[in-house]
Amino acid sequence: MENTRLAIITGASSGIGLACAEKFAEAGWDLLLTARRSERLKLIAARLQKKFKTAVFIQEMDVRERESGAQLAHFLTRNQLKPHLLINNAGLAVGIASIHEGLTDDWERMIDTNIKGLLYVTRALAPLMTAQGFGHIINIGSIAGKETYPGGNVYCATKYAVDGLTKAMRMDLVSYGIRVTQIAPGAVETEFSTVRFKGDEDRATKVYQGFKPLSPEDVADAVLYCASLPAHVNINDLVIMPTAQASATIIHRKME
Ligand code: NDP
Ligand code: 8X3
Repeated sequence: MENTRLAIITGASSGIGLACAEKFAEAGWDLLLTARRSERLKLIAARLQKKFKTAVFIQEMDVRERESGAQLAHFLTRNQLKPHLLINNAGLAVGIASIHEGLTDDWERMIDTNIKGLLYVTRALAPLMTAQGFGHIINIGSIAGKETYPGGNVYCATKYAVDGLTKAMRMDLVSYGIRVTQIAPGAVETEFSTVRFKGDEDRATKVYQGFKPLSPEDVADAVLYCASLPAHVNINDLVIMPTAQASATIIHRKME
């Protein structure tokens, strides 16, 4: 039996991924939510199922593991679920050191999560989409994949990779009727800066002071919009910024 529209969201335990889960559940989509923090996923799934009467599956997963994508594909096949939409959202920045002072461990975490993780999941799920003849992949890029900024070096490089991969995926998948979209946000208030500054909440809070950043729900609205368009319409690339942010480096702050 064909499931209703199913969205698979990586990094659904927090921030943009969690907001997407909420918006898509509200819009009647079934969900497969993934992240490493499975206790959070269990609570989120229980809440959304109760609130919106939609099916919410979860899979604990670290996208850095090469088998992570195959694990998801097996889950779908075993449960006869068709992937209508993959939201490649799991990602992070770690550190903001200059290139000559950066930690290679931080660089590897970003490269392994933001580039290799996205590739592992896509490599496993895209064949299910090509076989069924429909599907949509939405990659969460960043303004950091359009412009660099001091200390952004490797994080920016990973998001430039997402930008390039999104274009390349669209070319490879166009003949199968599969849509590929990038959504590239500016500053969004999530756990992103807490992770970047390795738990330093004071420093993280300062990132969003003096202006109104995007909320994760603002970005989720854009994701849902792209996913809800008629099948012949594709948003290739959507840059979404707080009104107070003009570029990666220019934010108009009103300090008291
Ligand atoms: P959060 O830190 O709030 O959420 C990140 C999510 O990614 C979490 O659910 C986390 O889950 C998951 N994640 C991180 N590492 C892994 C991993 N190895 N395996 C599986 N899941 C992982 O940040 P955001 O919501 O802000 O970030 C979401 C995406 O948006 C990222 O790709 C980020 O680069 C991008 N982005 C963010 C912006 C911002 O200003 N916040 C702006 C532009 C883009 P868990 O820890 O449970 O595994
Ligand atoms: C997150 C936005 O500008 O902090 O991708 O890199 S930024």
